Amino acid sequence: MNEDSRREDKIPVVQMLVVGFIASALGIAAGLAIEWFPESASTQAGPIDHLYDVLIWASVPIFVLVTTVVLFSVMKFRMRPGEENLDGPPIHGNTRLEVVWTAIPAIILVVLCAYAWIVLVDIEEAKANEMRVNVVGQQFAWTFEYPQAEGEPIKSNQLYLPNDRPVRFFVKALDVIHDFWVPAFRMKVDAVPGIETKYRITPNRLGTYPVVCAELCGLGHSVMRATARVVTPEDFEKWMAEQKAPAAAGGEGAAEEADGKTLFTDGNGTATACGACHTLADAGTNSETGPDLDETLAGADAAKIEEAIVEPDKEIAAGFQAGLMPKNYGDTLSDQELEALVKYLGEVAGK
Ligand code: HEC
Ligand SMILES: [Cu+2]
Repeated sequence: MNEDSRREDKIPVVQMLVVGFIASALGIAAGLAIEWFPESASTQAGPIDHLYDVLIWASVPIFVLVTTVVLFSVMKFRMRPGEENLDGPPIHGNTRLEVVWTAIPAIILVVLCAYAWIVLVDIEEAKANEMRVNVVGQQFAWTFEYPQAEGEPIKSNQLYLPNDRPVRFFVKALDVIHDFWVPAFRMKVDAVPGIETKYRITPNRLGTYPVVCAELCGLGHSVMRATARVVTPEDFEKWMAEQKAPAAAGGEGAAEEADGKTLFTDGNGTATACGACHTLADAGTNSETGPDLDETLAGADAAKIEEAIVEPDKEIAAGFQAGLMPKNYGDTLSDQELEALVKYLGEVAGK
């Protein structure tokens, strides 16, 4: 009569504990050994990475527990031949078990949330001597503005920051939602049209790090990149001075005569590099986001090239979409730069 006896077998608690313990240890070891994040370059990164490690400690054993019980149940209580019409034993619930499995996760959650909240308060704390940088996202480029005591802010499409100086970003979007993210700093925030979002970081490692847009914002999303350069305070002052006086007599860099090829491959600090989207043999670029200029510019005259740069939406190249090429080259390129670029393109591609 007792077909059910097998179902009342002892649950192999010891076996399950051993398996669970080994699996948890392996999972935690792997979780901590893998380098999940890029090199860190801000004081915020330490507490954030540590929080992540703690979450691994907490979540791997829970994952193992759930998986072990599920696998055990599937094996132990599976239907065997001849049991097709058998009902399971009538179970009425188990109040003590239910209290335990509600209370323990609740406690774990509250503790982890409290810890995460402490980390958040810590990394968002206002600092003395904060520098303000305005970050403006638009399809498909970032502009960084450094407000000056007097006059216009300094604008750049590369993010320069002095090492060890706290900075607060004020983030805006001109068209659609973007997301300002420097993985090495660990912080990120949406750039939303109509509102200003903010965050703080303190860079603490000299170096060059990618700035990316982390919100799918249109066809050029993948080229919406810039570079964050953490430099010494002296180099930062030097850079600032160069930006303030681009035409400084006889100096290097910005003061040099505009060079079309360099503008094409590197941009000019404000204008996005053309090579990020266009193939041009002479410049050694090979992106396919925009038309291959070696092909499409063949035979084009200077007026035509200039128009394509300044008013990209006036005539859309066949097979490509409007709205992808930045519309602000008329502003971000000086007259000489535009002239140099048009001349360069005419020489290398326009024949
Ligand atoms: C974010 C990507 C992107 C960047 C950066 C970009 N372009 Fe474009 N460009 C495009 C796309 C897409 C088109 C095709 C749609 C159109 O005609 O507007 C295009 C079209 C053109 C055309 C017209 C080609 C034709 O077939 O008629 C020229 C010329 C051109 N770009 C030159 C430049 C130059 C010079 C720069 C740098 C100052 C530049 N582009 C920067 C994406 C880009
Ligand atoms: Cu974007």
